[in-house]
Amino acid sequence: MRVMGGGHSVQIVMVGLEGTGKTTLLYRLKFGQYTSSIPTIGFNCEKVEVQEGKAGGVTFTIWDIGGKDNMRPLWKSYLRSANGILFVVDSSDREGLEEARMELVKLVKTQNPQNIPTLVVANKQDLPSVMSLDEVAKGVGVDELSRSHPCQILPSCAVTGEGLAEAMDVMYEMIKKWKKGKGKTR
Ligand SMILES: Nc1nc2c(ncn2[C@@H]2O[C@H](COP(=O)(O)OP(=O)(O)OP(=O)(O)O)[C@@H](O)[C@H]2O)c(=O)[nH]1
Ligand SMILES: [Mg+2]
Repeated sequence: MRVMGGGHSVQIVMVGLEGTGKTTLLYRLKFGQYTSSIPTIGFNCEKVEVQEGKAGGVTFTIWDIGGKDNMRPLWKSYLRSANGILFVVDSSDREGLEEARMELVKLVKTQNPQNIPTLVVANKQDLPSVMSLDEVAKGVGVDELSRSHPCQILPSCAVTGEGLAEAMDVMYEMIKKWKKGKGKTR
C-alpha cells in the first residue's frame, strides 16, 4: 500500500445485516451501474478509485462481508487491517433496526480496539415510507455511539448511486482525521 498523501489508498470493511444493499453498493461504486446480486457467502473485495470530490484520486479497497447471522462472527477479523467501517442499514426495515443497533454497537465498541471510524449508510432511501435519516440514526444509536467513537450517518440509494459519492468523501475525511489523531502515516 502506498503512503497516504502520496498514493492515497485506504481499506474499508463494509458490514450490516443481510439484504441491506452492501453488494449492490459495492458494484454500483465499481461499475457505475446497477448490478443484481445474490446473498453473499463469505466476502467480495473490489478496488474502487473515486474520481471526484474530496476523495478524488483515492483508491478504496472495499471488503464487502456477508451479513447473514452465521457470517457476523467473521466481521471483526476484517477490522484488523481496515481504516474505516461502512455499516449499511436498510432504511425500510423497521423491524431489523434493533438487531442492527446491537450488531453496530458490539462491533464498534468491543471489536474495534483501534477505534477506526464508522460511517452508517442509511440505504434504500428510494423506497416508499422509509424511515428518515433521523429515525435510522436514533434507531441504531449513532448519537450515543458518536460520544465515544468517530461515527456519522448519511442517506443513500445503492441502486441509483445517490449519496454514494458523498459517503465516500465523508468516510475519507473521517479516516484522515483518525490517522492524524493516531499520528499514523500508513
Ligand atoms: N430499492 C432499493 N433496493 C436496494 C437498494 N440497495 C439494494 N437493494 C436491493 O436489496 C436486495 C439485497 O441487496 P444486496 O446488495 O444483495 O444486499 P447485501 O447487503 O449484500 O446482502 P448480504 O450479502 O446477504 O449481506 C437486492 O434485491 C437489491 O437490489 C436500494 O438502495 N434501494
Ligand atoms: Mg452481499
